Amino acid sequence: MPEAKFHSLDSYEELPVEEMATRAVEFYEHLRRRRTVREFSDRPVPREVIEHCIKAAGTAPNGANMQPWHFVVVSDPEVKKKIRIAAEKEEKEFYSGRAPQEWLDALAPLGTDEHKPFLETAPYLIAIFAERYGILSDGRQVKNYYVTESVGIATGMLITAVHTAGLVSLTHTPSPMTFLNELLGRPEKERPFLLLVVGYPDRDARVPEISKKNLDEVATFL
Ligand code: IYR
Repeated sequence: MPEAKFHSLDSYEELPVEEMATRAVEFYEHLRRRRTVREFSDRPVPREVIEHCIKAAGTAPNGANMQPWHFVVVSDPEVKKKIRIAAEKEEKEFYSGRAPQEWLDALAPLGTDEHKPFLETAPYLIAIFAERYGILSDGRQVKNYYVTESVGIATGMLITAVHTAGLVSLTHTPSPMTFLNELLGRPEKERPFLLLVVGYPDRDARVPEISKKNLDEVATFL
């Protein structure tokens, strides 16, 4: 069994309390400008930016440091087209039958439908896979822990990194999205978690008028 090894917490920087408070406000102001966008420009985005956003996501806290995620970055127009065709097929069934009325009612304020042109327009589709278990070099399986929580946290950090880089994203979840394993050549041990569409917003991009809950609705201080 590998033994625990430690070193000092040399990356930690304590801030004066005033600076702490200012930064907390500024970060909130920064994050609240993020909007999920469904209308993308085809303007190219440097690959290094995407690479660093994924490295940022990879710093996420996760179960037993198994880092149970894999990111497939798609920019090839042919692959994007295949993803669009497969996703729209699922979405058509969702919107015209599979989804219960209650779900469709919940989505009405967002104005979504089965048409997903952004899957071809946006420069990058980042398919995020959750690794259900690992495989050792001798073929034995190793258990991963808190996979959904871990990948969810990493995805949140990826979305934050993309926003901080001045780009926009869309969390797209065609359901079911097992077609992504086949199209992107990912093994059975990986489950598609989410498709993050990334790029610049279209010049005329519009977003729905929706609001976030207040602090007293989402938090309780005891
Ligand atoms: N996956 C569908 C439906 C959809 C579901 C939820 I929950 C949303 O917040 C938005 C859309 C789609 O992408 O249109």
